[in-house]
Amino acid sequence: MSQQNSAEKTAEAIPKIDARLAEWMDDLIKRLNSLYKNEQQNITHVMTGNEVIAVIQMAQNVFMEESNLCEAEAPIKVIGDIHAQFQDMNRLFDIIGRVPEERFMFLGDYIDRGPQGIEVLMLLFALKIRYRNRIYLLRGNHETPAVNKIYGFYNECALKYGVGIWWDFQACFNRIPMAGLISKKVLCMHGGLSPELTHLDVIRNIPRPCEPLDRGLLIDLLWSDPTNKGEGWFHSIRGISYMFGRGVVEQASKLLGIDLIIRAHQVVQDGYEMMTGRRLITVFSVPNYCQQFTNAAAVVCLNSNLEISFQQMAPPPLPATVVAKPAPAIAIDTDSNAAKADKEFIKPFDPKLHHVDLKRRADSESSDQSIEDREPVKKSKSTNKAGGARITNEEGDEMIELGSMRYLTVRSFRGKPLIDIREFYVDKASGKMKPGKKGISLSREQFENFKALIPEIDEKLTSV
Ligand SMILES: [Mn+2]
Repeated sequence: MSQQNSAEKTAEAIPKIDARLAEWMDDLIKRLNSLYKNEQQNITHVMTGNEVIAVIQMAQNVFMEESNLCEAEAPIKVIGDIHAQFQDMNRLFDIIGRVPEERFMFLGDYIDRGPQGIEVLMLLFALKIRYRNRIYLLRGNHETPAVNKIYGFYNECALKYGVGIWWDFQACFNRIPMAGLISKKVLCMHGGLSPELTHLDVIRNIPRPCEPLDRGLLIDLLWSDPTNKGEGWFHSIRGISYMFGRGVVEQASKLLGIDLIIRAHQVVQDGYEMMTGRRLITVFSVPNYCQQFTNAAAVVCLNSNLEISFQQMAPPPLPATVVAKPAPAIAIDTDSNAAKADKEFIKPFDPKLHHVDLKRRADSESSDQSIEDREPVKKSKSTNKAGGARITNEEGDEMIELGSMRYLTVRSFRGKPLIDIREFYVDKASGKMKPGKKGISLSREQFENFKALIPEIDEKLTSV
């Protein structure tokens, strides 16, 4: 489809930018697209470090021109976690279309876990600079230094361009909008609601640059999760922020004057999940997350009447040696028939279909529980400081606590010492520590090259 046709379709012009800048971005987008289905090359073959820094700075200037609650209009497609899966993101674009023909809002977590985080950011930043009203980028919890130092992005920066560039990225992340609002009615963020979110102006008034620390509104927007375990606020198994139930979502929707919340942050088996109460959707947009799950990827599509549908990408087959499992349900109705009806409420995307109208949702079931009636918030026990406590896991390896339920283990793999960093959580049923998402695994040899760069870990290792 030509740009002219798409402009007619949305009756909206693409803002004019400097002709030389447009030419530069068009060329850069072309170079980055050449990395799709190209295993021989990575970003260092198509961009110099200086060009990366220039793009970071131009993108952060564009972010600062937007509100911290960045406003967009439907029709739009809302996209969840990408986690450095650049190849999968491009496969997704093959299905859902590309900027500028389509308009996208991304909900953050562009980096960490996967191999091509810088590629993901550079393509999205270049598109943002070139077509600022066709793509909106929100911040995820991985776009914070405490997280992306540990989960892969720091190492990726160090390997591809040197560690200096990591600092440029952090400065930029502190300027990415914390939330989005579509057609005044659909609130989007990476994590979820916050007890401090009593008016949309609370988000608009957050000054930038801002760095989410260990608690409060900024942390909740990036970290909180929905739950079907009750109506109110709950302690989170993540050890940071909270979980919120259906009653909180109903009350917040009234208070904020919104119809729907779309958030990401948790892998879901079909790529999308409707929370009980039909006022919140979780969306996750890469398949086979970390090769640990068999999940599909999906995006949520809102048409100009705010009717909701989805587009989905099936997970590609995994290598036979990889053991992956289905992603668990997170906040669906506990009654399986009701859960099925909620799921079917969101129709597959078909431009010819008459979609279910969001505005005709059955409001009769809304809870009248006052927000004051919610359960008292339980304070998180864990801290962000390195704890240093030592425990022994089921295999007999000694693990050293790094803080926030992250543990470092030095174990032997084929006769070589292997450094493993993982998140753990306390399993409610057994009360035992269970390994969560996989972190970094490095051989001791590789680790020697990195340890000076990760002082938090270095400190603990000297006592191994
Ligand atoms: Mn996340």
